[in-house]
Amino acid sequence: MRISMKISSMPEAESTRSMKPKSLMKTVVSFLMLLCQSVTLGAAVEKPMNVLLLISDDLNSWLLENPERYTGKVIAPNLKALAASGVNFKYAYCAAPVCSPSRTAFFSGVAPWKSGIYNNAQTINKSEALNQEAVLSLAGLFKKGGYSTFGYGKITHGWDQKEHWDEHIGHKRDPAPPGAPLAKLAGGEQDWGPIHLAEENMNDTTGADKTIAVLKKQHDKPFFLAYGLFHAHMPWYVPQKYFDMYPMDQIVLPELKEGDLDDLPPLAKAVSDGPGSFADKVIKAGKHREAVQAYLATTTYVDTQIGRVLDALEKSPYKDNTIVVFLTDHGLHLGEKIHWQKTTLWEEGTHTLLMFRAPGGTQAGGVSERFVSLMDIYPTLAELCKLKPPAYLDGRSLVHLLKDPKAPWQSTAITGLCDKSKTDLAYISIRHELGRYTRYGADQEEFYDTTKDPHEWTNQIDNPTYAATVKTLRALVPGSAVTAKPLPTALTAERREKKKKKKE
Ligand SMILES: [Ca+2]
Repeated sequence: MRISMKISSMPEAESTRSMKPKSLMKTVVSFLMLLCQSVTLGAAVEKPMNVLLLISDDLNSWLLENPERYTGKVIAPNLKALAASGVNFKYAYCAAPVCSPSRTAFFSGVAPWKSGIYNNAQTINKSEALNQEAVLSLAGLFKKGGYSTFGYGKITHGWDQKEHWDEHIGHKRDPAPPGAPLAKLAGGEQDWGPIHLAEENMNDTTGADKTIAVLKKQHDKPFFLAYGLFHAHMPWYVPQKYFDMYPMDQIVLPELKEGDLDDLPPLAKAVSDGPGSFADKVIKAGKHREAVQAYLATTTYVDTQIGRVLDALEKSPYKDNTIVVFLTDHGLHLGEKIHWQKTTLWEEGTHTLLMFRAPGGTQAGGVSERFVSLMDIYPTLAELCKLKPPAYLDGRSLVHLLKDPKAPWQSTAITGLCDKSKTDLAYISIRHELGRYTRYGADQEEFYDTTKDPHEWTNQIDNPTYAATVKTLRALVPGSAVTAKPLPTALTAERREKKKKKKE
């Protein structure tokens, strides 16, 4: 098929009969060269595929350069080159907008509304759907399929199957610089500033080193190699040189709307950190620009480490038979809706980066505007590597979108969240080409026409113009009979109290 397409697209082919012997010979030689290339390509595809899975924490989708949502400069040449070398999913969403449930979901293949794990610090070991006997982790799929499995850094959070890693070294946070908090706003992780460590001694750098070492080795089996960075999680402590790349007078702030929370139902309003929170403090203290600079600096540090790993792959014997996937576990707010970090069902909290490069399975420059989920990673990798996925998986294989990013697709992505201190019912958000519909608990709702309101500023739930759309999207919420209730929190009573106070 490939050969005939190439030949028919050659201008000479149409007039072969009237050709002079010299040009006929040229055509025959071209044909033979194409044939050889095709056979070589075919042979490369026949080799078992390795997988390089790259994960960044808390990296929002600014670097997709969507002028409707963020117009600032983001220095990320390596991630942008990776996106351009395969298929970039412009509308990819997490299954839950916070580390543990998001990673648990895409790594187990079990959606939050089946497992009951919608937030951090829930009792994961009480989830029947995540029963270790019944579920196979993504690493386990590859281990059982005859792969070597390696994982470095922050890959899972709270749920894993450790026996499925041949080597697994988790992440450590870098120590805080002397004199922290440097931003002088809050203690703990809500801080930023130049780190005192040399870049080569930072934990995410050494994680990249370990990943690179695997790529430099000879392997007698195909490998599943995962590298996860703790950055761009707070605190944003990175070397000064990254801060210097973003002169303060060139920092573009995200757009905020005064009174944005006024049109929200009470449970949605409570999802926002709200007035008096850290987000509010950053803005009122006149430190918003400084915070965004630190976030951008951290983004570029992440990009640099990913670039080192990708360079090592490029120089390795595995460059033509390794699938590369890059994802972020969820999005991140930087003041929008008076909120900082994650754990919301708005675009800032749920929109992620997702890109695939699969030799023989993707073409460079692919951009898909279909709405997809991080849940789709598991079945996609299984199909690309010809491994039989477990029957319970909640995602959908993206393989046909990798081949043709504009192919038909039911564009729906579902994200779940819970707040056990408010209600025992889940919050479910439907992201769709028609907009975003969210239901909090039993009956509190939001609808945004994202085609006209990309910042989700105006809740249109009561606008009759959208009644039919809302009805359509409401029907996409998993029914209450199949929606698992959030499992109890694993926080101690003391920590719960502290968290409640902080929120108040
Ligand atoms: Ca609003």
